[in-house]
Amino acid sequence: MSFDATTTVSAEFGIFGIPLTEEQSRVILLPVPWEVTTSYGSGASWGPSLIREASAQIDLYDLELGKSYEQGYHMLPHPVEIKNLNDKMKLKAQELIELVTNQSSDQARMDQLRAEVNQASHTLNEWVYAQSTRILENGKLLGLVGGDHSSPYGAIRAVCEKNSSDIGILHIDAHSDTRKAYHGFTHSHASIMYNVMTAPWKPKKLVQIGIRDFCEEEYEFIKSRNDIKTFFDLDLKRRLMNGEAWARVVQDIIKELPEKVYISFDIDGLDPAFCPHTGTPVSGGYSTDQIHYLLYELGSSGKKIVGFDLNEVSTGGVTPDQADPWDGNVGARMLFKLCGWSVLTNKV
Ligand SMILES: [Mn+2]
Repeated sequence: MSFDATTTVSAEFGIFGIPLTEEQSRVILLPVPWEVTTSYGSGASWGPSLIREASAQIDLYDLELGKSYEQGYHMLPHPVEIKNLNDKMKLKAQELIELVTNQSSDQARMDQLRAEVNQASHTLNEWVYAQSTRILENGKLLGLVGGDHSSPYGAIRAVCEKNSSDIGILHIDAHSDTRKAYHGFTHSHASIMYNVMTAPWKPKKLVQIGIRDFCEEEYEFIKSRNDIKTFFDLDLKRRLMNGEAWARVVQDIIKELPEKVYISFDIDGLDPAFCPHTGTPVSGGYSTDQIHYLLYELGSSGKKIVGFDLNEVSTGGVTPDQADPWDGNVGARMLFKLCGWSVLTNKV
């Protein structure tokens, strides 16, 4: 399908200025404005809006991806009801965090808040699962745009179920996200990979890269599982500092993955210079070039990208019109690469 790439579309729908409908597009992006359990910086619920706005300035032709965009990328409309639920429940989560931090003795109130927040997370997961299932059943390629890192749980479930769990997750993140619960929230952004790897539909393998902030309980969990391979940031950086090429490191990462790959990309896996307003930045991490190269090698390896998410791109708490556009700019470019490789590894 061809179209005039100079046509502009409203910022309210679509992505990258591509004037194609959901029906006409191969890649469907599901925006999830959710950050109920975020504990530190806020603004991830504005991530999809921020990225959508920044995406219009990306030149569609790409040396690696060619004219993949002609197959169509479409982002669904901003789900207002999800954002409203997020705003309401985030206040409750914050009240609970405050009570816990102040060692409150009001157990009844804390139990009630925890139950309400966990119920809201369940509602969100069911909504994301239903949306993702619908997109996949229509024969489309799925990408989810968060939101904090709890948002893709339902999408990962849908992709795992569709592929009989015969997939690996490539998880790019500063954090391991394998906490059993965080602040008593079972579906916290810090627990997504624990929840995924303990689900009945869990994927065959979890391959983590960039991990540099985790607690001992998470380390023990990772070590106890032979279906989790973690490339700690420290180890990868030592190899680079000893003169090894990134190309070689990347081959070792790709080797760990099965033939079908779901990418879960927390933007804080990057050096915070590329995502200064993300909720829980950690020094270290990767350049966009290093990740572009990883995606290029993965996309050229013969493996198939069966779904992806990009999460934790944030405004830093302000509304998108007041935000530093840099976070959205980097996020939009990463999203464009993910869309392109997803199309290129799923030839029709
Ligand atoms: Mn994460």
